[in-house]
Amino acid sequence: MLRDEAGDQVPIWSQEWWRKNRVFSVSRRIRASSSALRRARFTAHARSNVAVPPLVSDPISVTVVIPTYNERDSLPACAERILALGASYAIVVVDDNSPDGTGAVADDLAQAHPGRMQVIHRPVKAGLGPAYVAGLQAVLDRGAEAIVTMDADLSHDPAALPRLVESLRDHDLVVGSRYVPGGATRGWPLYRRLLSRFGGRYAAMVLGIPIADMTSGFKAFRPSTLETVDLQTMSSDGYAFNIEITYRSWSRGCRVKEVPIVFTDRVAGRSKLSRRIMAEAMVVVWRLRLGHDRPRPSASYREPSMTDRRSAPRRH
Ligand SMILES: Nc1nc2c(ncn2[C@@H]2O[C@H](COP(=O)(O)OP(=O)(O)OP(=O)(O)O)[C@@H](O)[C@H]2O)c(=O)[nH]1
Ligand SMILES: [Mg+2]
Repeated sequence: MLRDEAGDQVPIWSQEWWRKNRVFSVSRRIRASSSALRRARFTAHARSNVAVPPLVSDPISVTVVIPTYNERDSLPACAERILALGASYAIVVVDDNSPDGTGAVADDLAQAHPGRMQVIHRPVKAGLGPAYVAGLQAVLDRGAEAIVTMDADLSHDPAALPRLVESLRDHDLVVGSRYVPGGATRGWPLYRRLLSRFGGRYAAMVLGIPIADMTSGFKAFRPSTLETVDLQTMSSDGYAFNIEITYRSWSRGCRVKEVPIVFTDRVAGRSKLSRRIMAEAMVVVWRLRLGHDRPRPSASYREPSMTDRRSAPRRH
């Protein structure tokens, strides 16, 4: 039961109750978002409300943030391949006291590559989202022109890094995408492919955002993008973190581009994907959509003027 302005009770079977509980508006929004999504797929991904200068330095200095939990078998190959891309590449590993000793392996690598690798040790496994925040914040404090997130398990090919970073010259966020032409997923069983594909579509449809790979963890950011999204107020974990950071960037007017990548199933170690992480992602998209986590304008964000209508950030 609800009470209307006059204080009378409004029963659940009346239209009034449904309208007050926003059921109609939510269903209208879903329909509107899916058609907006279809339309947007045929137009450009990029939106531009944030005035950012072009990246001009050559090469661009890149720091790759790698969260690790029990990745001792794949981290060395992953790190060596990144550092072999050139002196402009550095790495920050965020390890949550992995029982398999990944933290010590990372320390050895950092010693072998002085000045190019930093290891952040956290005392307990506290989740992928907070690990990303710790690593990204450390890079922001230290300074880099491009900041990339990627997995340690070699599912994300280090050879794709230069392509992602180059696209940052005229974008604010570049998403390594499995679901744009040229992208692919190799070695995943059918259920993982379906989960990833439909999970991403579900998130994009509910949020009304024209991005095909919402759960990708292979992304390149400008520092200004991370400031715009307000890292310290990010609240989600795992897949949901990737959805939230992409949505925040897009809804705050950053120019987002998807670049095709080929994702290969891990050959060593075990996946940390759990039912809890999947359930969280389902809930987080609605929290974002219904505006409980509405982005607050930050320093590098400017309110769109009346003439900016086409690229105006979504208002909930
Ligand atoms: N520091 C830290 N890293 C984590 C945590 N959970 C996962 N990771 C790391 O985050 C990256 C992504 O996790 P994965 O288990 O590979 O997740 P996924 O890519 O969705 O699953 P797979 O495709 O099966 O590998 C990997 O490098 C993990 O080691 C965590 O709680 N803390
Ligand atoms: Mg992985």
